[in-house]
Amino acid sequence: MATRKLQTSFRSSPNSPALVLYRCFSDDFHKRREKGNNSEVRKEFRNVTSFYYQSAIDAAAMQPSVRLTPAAILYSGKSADRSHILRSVQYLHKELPVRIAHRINGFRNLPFIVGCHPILLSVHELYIRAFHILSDFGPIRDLEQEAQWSETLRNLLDDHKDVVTRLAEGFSECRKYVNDEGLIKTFLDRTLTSRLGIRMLSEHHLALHDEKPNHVGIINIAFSPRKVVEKKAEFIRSICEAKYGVAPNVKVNGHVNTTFPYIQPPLDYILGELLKNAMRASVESHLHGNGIPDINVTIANNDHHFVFRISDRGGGIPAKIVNKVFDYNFTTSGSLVDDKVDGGLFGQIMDTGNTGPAPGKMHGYGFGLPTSQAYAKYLGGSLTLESLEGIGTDVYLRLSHIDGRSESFRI
Ligand code: ADP
Ligand code: K
Ligand code: MG
Repeated sequence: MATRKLQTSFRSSPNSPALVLYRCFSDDFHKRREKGNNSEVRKEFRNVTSFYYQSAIDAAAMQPSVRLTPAAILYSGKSADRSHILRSVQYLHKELPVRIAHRINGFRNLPFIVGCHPILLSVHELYIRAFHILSDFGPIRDLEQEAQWSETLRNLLDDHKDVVTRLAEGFSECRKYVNDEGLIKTFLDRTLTSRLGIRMLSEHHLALHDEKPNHVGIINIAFSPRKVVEKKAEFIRSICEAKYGVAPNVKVNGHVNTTFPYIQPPLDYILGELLKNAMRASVESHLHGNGIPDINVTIANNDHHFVFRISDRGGGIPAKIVNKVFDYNFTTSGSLVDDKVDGGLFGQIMDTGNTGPAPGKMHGYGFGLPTSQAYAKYLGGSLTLESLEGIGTDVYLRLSHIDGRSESFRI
């Protein structure tokens, strides 16, 4: 009876981990177990114990992660016999289960009430599944085995593509039970940046098979900050126009002709989020005036760092909330479900599901700024903002070069 009640409340996912967990502790489960030990009961029991008895995960979680500098990836070289692809897969084959095991530990250490949320449990389960799929794969000795492993990896990347949206959704529902913002921030910073690292390394490996001009894997040798801003601005303008009927112009100035090697996908994500925020503020603060002020993006580059300054005249951020905008789930957007879809949480290659502009994607779960800041720090940089209430906001995105001109971050 109680099972049925719970089942109704999770109608969309009758096999959600929370429900399975619940069933395994129910009287009915034990009665069925005593009676027949049928395969359904065995499967449910296996599901629930998957959260507990995991000696392989425990062992992997004890191992340190081996992080690479982008320069090491960039200069690891290409060989005609494709041995660079084998070296790359052998590293990932060992490394990915360790990183995933660390993340599983993160889920285990969440406060009980948070960790039990059905959506968060389902993500936890996804990580456990990925761990087993990857670590059950035997040693990779030749390119044929490499191709099979890469296919497995590609499928996993696809299965995990909505993880950020699901985390955002899960936390928005259960964070009210947690007073310690720091605890949630630490968990999400680690989970999201680890995911960024895993996806960059994975996409890089998969891209090593392709011959794309100016590219080594996912590294664009002739990366142009101006081009990425212009491309992103055009895309976000189309979303903005679909939602509001108008969109501000984006002007780019500063070191517009500079190019250097860089990993573009995380920047696609960060710049997309910053431009969405700037456009939303610009439009919403000028709905009844004539003309929406331009957004100005300034690019500056030296031997060690490069900076994007995104300046809008969108009215700034009220003093009473300026300290909150970098908190996960803090948003001034409405509660319409439509508005909560944070599109392309991982830019283009990272989230293949996001193919085109759609209305209602200008703001979401309040993940844009904190996720972008966590990514920027992970990439050896920073994300800060200066706001003048009533006037506008300047956002500074500072990043480190990857070609070894100064001490580097590690992926
Ligand atoms: P979301 O866009 O989903 O609300 P973000 O983390 O991107 O989440 O931003 C959090 C909040 O910070 C926004 O809801 C908005 O109130 C404020 N904000 C961010 N950028 C700007 C900006 N350029 N101008 C004014 N307010 C901003
Ligand atoms: K936020
Ligand atoms: Mg936003």
